[in-house]
Amino acid sequence: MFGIGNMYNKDIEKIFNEIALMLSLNETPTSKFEIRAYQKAAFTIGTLQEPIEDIYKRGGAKALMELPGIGKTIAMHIEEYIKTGKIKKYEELKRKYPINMSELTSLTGMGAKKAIVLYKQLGIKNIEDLKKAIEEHKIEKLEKFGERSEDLIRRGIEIYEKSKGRMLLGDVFPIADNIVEKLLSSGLIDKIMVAGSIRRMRETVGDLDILAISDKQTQVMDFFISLNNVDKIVSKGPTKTTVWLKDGLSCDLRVIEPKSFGAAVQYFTGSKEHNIELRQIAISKGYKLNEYGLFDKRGKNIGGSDEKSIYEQLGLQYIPPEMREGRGELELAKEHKIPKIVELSDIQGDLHTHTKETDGANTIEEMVNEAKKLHYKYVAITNHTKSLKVAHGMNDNQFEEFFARMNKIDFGNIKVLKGAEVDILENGSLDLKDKTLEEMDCVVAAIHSKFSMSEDEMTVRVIKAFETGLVNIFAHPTGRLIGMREPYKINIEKVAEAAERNNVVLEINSFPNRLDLNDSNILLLSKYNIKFSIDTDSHRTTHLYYMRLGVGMARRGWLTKDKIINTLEYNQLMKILKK
Ligand code: DGT
Ligand code: CA
Ligand code: CA
Repeated sequence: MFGIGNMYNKDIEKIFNEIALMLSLNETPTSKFEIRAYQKAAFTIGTLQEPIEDIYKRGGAKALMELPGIGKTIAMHIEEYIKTGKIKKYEELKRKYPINMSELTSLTGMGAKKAIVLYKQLGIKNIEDLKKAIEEHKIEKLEKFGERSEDLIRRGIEIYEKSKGRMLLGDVFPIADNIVEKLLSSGLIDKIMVAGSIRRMRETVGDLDILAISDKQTQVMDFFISLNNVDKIVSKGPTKTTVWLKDGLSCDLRVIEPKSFGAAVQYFTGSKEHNIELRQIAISKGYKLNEYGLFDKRGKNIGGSDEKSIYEQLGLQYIPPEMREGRGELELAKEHKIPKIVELSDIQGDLHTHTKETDGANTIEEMVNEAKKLHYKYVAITNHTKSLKVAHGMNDNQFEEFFARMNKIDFGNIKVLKGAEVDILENGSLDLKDKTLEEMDCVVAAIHSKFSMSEDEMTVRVIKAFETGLVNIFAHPTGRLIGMREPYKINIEKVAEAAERNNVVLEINSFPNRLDLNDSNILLLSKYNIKFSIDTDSHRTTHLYYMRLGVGMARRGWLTKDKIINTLEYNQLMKILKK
């Protein structure tokens, strides 16, 4: 029965527009009217001044039908959405036409009509498909399209991708920290919190969502827009102000009343999918949940100042933000079975780092000292091997010499593990002699070449490396670079099976553009009896601080401490690393 502010209006407007677009894929004389009807309804709802569920609450479907352009069928759709969060007709159409109309038509030079022709003639379903077709010059050959049209679409894609421009979590963290610090320094703020995808530790971030409590709203907003990394003011009001930052992303600041702060934190942390499910749970209890609070049947506020209490009042266990993606976490919370997921403070060391000897920027002494500052019990130095020429990889002799030098250094109160990040060669063999690898404490193995093998070849290659019995950790298992390189083709489940058989640990690489394994792979592999290692792949001392990104990814993959080897004490760890 109850929605969240005007979010309902936005959601329904979008759905009706998409229904109209999908109906136009199979236009008949009668569907023309239907299409118009959905477009009109979308327009009405999009320009509505009040939340549509309020109108519905006041007078049911009848009241909806009094709005311009809203007839019986559409009123029923709205009722269905308010009650269930879904519209059957829309779900059916999406199944029938697996085409991302709203994505395609958001391109300059691409209307619905063109999108339909491209879908029918070339099977183009989304921007990815479209990009491929352009590369193969398939579009200029189509009737009514031609070379100019293809150029226009190509430029449209470029713009789309720029404006789509999500930033890496690792790049956004310091920006957010900086804004929070400055806002706090104003002395105008009682409480502040970063919500949104950052709080959920998503690998990329669209925009910043900051929430604050203050009794000096106007002064806070004035202070906010005067920050020196503000490029443009997008909109300014006493409770919400949006600015475009010089860093290339936008930032919302909301000033919230104390009694609603917890509800706002919950709502703006998201994810949207999680919120929709949570709202359904509230509805099923006869409650109303929105960004202002939780309200019982009589409209009495029964929660809102504190985020945890909202979950409690709904009979749910508290859910860590990283798990709030609508992936079954609410089911677990109902049964009070939310796992105790790993925390940054559980981490005892880092098992993948580089030094000046290869492509690192710092000496081994500097790296180890920084690890000590983090109170680590151990750190593994894992330099590249000879085949990786761009990184000045070392050969067997150079490793021997390096280890001999390590033996002479007094590192003090930390264990420094001798290791390598050894290349897995094309045929699955390792880039150093067995003897050299056998002497190491920690062998990290990785793919750095021949990325374009077939899935079978790549999978066999990696498994062969595991079967040498010399690999401890498989680094960045899919090889993807966010925004730059797709993962190589590999059957990650077969790799996990082989890891299980051969006691190989899979890495969660914390480097900002790697974050590999990612959350969905971790969740996928959690059914195997394997362990993970959260490492930074540091190439300089400051990179050691990326650990929190990898831990975030592990938390998004619901991992508990016992699954992660670098939460172990040194002696326990060495038992696992034994070959
Ligand atoms: P981003 O900014 O794309 O990285 O991802 P988020 O999750 O930070 O998304 P954003 O900034 O659009 O909105 C922040 C949160 O507000 C989001 O996670 C959930 C909530 N929210 C935003 N839009 C909607 C909506 O249309 N419906 C619902 N139910 N919740 C929404
Ligand atoms: Ca956001
Ligand atoms: Ca936002």
